[in-house]
Amino acid sequence: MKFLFVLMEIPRRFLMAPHFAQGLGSLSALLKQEGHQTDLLRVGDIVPDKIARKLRDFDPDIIGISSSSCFAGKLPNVVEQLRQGFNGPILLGGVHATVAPEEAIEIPGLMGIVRGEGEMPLLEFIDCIKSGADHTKIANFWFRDGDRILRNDIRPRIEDLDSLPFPDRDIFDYHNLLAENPVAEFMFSRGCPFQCAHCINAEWNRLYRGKGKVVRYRSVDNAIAEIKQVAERYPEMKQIEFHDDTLTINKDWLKDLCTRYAKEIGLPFACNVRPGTVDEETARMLKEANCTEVRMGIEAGNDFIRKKILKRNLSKEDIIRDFKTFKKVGIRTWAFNMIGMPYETPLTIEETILLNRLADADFAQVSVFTPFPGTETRTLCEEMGWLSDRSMETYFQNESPLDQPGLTLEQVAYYNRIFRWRVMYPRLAPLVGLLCRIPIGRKKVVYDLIFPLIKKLYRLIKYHRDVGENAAAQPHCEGT
Ligand code: B12
Ligand code: SF4
Repeated sequence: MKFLFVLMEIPRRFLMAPHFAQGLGSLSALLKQEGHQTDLLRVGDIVPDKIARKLRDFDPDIIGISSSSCFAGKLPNVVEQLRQGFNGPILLGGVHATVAPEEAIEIPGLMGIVRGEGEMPLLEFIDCIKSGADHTKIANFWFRDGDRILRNDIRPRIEDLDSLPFPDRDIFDYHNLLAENPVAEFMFSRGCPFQCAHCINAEWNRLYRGKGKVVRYRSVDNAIAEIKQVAERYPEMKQIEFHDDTLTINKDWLKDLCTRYAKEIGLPFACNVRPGTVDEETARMLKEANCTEVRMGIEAGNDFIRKKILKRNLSKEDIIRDFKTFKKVGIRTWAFNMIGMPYETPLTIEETILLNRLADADFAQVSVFTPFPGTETRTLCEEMGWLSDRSMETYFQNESPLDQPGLTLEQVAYYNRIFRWRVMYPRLAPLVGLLCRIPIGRKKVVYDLIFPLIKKLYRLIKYHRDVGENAAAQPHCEGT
């Protein structure tokens, strides 16, 4: 059967380079292994001609859309465009279908949605369609039947990740993708045991309660074999990023991976680390394996917001200590931060800036807080009446989706622009701050022209100085 994956993503102008999606890669590899044909359509901006052309050229039997909640607003339009040239089943899977199924199932034109891990449900569905068997009882699926919604149960988590084939990178046009940005992305584990209130993992874990181990790792043999295969097939790969939520939680596994990686791979790599899950020995292990950068969530400098609102049980001292540990062993640190969180005020943002300075992060990334469906912070914002109807497409946009009493939209936009300067170049910050405040007409010239220019220049210098010519990836707060 011919299966077309449609990947919803943020428009290219927000990203420095295109990315590879592990989830779709995994699904596509499995379908190919079972003899099906797959293709991919990436949808950032909706271009009807592009959609129509793909439908004509590939002529799929089934379409499967993958979307996180950021693109929920665009989904009805995309399904409508697909329906213009396609009569077969259109499914929706991924984060949005998993954490906001009641909303997702209402999208006109969908045949059904798939919650949670999609590999086995999708295979079963294709088999049913092929053989004409009843597909309505497949676990993980929800279907609409007139006024009724069929909400099927969820099957246990996939325990043995080694049983899955390596993700298919070919449908991502991987040679070209790496030519643009030679950083290959990998994930060797699934799941996170923490319950941070702003992250989808807590909801994911609620859904799967009693359905198997939360965190699962592929064997180190399997992980190394995948990296070697990618290196062989795509010699453009010069650097690696591990996107795992919890790479450093299982120390024995990590030790084994680092030892083998150092001997058999050796390429520089970056990874996410959850503060509180590392010690100096782990940091040294990573360093010896050629880890050049770790990305850790500081998120909030204010104790009440960090501990009570985000439910991140970490003290300022824990955070500072872990950042210093990596500095000590010679690994660069990248801090994820949010502004505009519930109960945020300019003062609490100042606390976040201060904590970043105390942690001495080499790079401080900031994004505007976005309360995604299924998270506790979303419920809080709804209860407080703070949720606006402004877009939540990417948290790199300048606008907060919240209207809360202690913080204006202008303050969020201002701090979003000044944050990095305040942390990393405090001497330049007053000047940048002043420039940011000059209003010219409706738009602000500095915001729209000068600031992006400074930013581009800064990125260029920073990347070439610190990371080398190979780095152009743009990570984001993946939760860590
Ligand atoms: C790696 C990662 C990235 C990478 C790669 C993105 C990509 N396209 O995969 C980068 C850095 C580029 C990235 C960017 C962003 N990300 Co991100 N990212 C992740 C992360 C950490 C892992 C995703 C992953 O690969 N998981 C592993 C695979 C195996 O799981 P999966 O993708 O869920 O796929 C499985 C199922 O969902 C299902 N499935 C998925 N699609 C489909 C389709 C069909 C048809 C079916 C049947 C099943 C199915 O089957 C798959 C296999 O089991 C997640 C957090 C997480 N732990 O999931 C956040 C996460 C998905 N990202 C998030 C966000 C917000 C973003 C950004 C919008 C941030 C921004 N810049 O503003 C961008 C948007 C990216 C885009 N699509 O344009 C949020 C989404 C929240 C939400 N509720 O919407 C998450 C959940 C993190 C969080 N804060 O909680 N991200
Ligand atoms: S924010 Fe990080 S540590 Fe917290 S649940 Fe999400 S992935 Fe896990």
